[in-house]
Amino acid sequence: MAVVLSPADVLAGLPRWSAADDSRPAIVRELSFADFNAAFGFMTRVALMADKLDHHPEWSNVYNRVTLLLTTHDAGGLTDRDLTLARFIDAAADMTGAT
Ligand code: H2B
Repeated sequence: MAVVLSPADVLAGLPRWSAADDSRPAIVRELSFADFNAAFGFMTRVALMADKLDHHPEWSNVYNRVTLLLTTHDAGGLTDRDLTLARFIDAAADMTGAT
């Protein structure tokens, strides 16, 4: 079972994420890429990892921008699974030249 973490503890380890404006404990990150191709390449990498981890983001894409929200539905809050996926997202974003 996933370990439930406080939003403060999760955010302390993720300087590029912030608390979501949401009824659930959740974190968000907004990213911009050079163009749609770069944004969708990033989303493809994240999608493959999310399925491997069986942990999926709530996200949206508008041309070169991607917004991601992470929370653990099963636990009703944030867990170590969100931390793991957020770290992968940060690395994939860096690799794809996101700002
Ligand atoms: N993703 C997220 N973000 N939270 C979950 O609780 C979750 C998930 N649960 N992906 C998984 C899938 C679950 O619904 C399946 C049945 O394993």
